[in-house]
Amino acid sequence: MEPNSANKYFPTVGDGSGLAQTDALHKEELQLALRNRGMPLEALRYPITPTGLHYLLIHYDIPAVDADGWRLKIAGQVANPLELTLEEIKKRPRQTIPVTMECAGNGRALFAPRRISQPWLLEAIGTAEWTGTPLRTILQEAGISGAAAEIVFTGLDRGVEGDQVQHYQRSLTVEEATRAEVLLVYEMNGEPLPPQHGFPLRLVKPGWYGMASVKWLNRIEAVAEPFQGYQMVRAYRYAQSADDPGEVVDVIRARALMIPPGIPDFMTRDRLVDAGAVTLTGKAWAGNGGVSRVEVSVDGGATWSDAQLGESVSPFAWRSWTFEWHATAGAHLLQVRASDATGNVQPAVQQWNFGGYGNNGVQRVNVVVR
Ligand SMILES: Nc1nc2c(c(=O)[nH]1)N[C@H]1C(S)=C(S)[C@@H](COP(=O)(O)O)O[C@H]1N2
Ligand SMILES: [Mo]
Repeated sequence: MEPNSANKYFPTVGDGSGLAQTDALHKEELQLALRNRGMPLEALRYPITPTGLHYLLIHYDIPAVDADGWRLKIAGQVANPLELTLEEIKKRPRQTIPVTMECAGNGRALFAPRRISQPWLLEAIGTAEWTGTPLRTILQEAGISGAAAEIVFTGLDRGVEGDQVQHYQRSLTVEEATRAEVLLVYEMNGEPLPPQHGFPLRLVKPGWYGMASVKWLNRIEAVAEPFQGYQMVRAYRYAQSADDPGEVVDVIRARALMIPPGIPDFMTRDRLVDAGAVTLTGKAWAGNGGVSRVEVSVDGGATWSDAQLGESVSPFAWRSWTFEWHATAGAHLLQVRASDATGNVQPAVQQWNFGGYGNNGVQRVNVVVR
């Protein structure tokens, strides 16, 4: 597995290792960061993220789509191949689910060394109301064959990654693809999907990191063998080196984030807070059955206390938490950590991996109280 930031067409990025050893930002990281914005953490206040504040991750370019000529093709190991217009898809059963989506690379830039790629800190998140039709009803209509092992989803967007010219493609096992909550989505927050979020149609796979939710979808293919595409076997693996096949990245790990309290210092974004009663608040989520517990530390991790939990926005979305803090003059390090339904607790520091995936190490908020 070679670094995806350099390839035979465009060989030199950094020193060729694909890793950045210093704090200095590479031009390639800056280019990606300016295209793929994060959700400012103060937007954790909204149960549903306003569309313009939801994070974005676009590997290549936003494709130009001719809405009239566009068709969704369902092919491969199916009895009745289908070719559907958007209007035909919209006539099928309609369902809306609030889903918290997070990029698997969220937290990447907090690893050292870090992969030269989209340099996320903590902002690659958002919760939207996604409206569409269940994928499984369309797959039933197409009559997937018993010989099908996986369903491959292809986007219209193309680019070069890891020596391969490719469309963005991901697969799901038939079992995962036919879960009730997996949707073919044509609306976000009650409006047609905007270009940057996958117009005219995208997949949404609740509970999994965002890479599974293929945008600009135009082809769904049932295949007999596990799909070996770049985004399945080269990218999105928990691996220790460029050559390590590693483990698959799928379910969203538990995470809690806090709205940084008080006001920011312009340069460092450290916080200035007035002494007295401060309500700390934010959101917490996990792909694996949701969040069971949120704890806060106001003393740099020496002690942790339970936060109060609000209701989940949906079974596939975050829940709010609050914690009453009596802020005393001086410098403080605030931290918050979530546990998922099976008791996995966010680590202080997540184990490093080559691609910079799944870094749910706890958020650290530096505060000066006056
Ligand atoms: N076709 C296509 N689908 C895609 C991507 C892409 O680049 N192309 N990026 C994926 C990744 S890595 C993430 S995290 C989510 C981001 O979805 P959003 O931009 O709507 O937040 O889309 C996924 N679907
Ligand atoms: Mo992502």
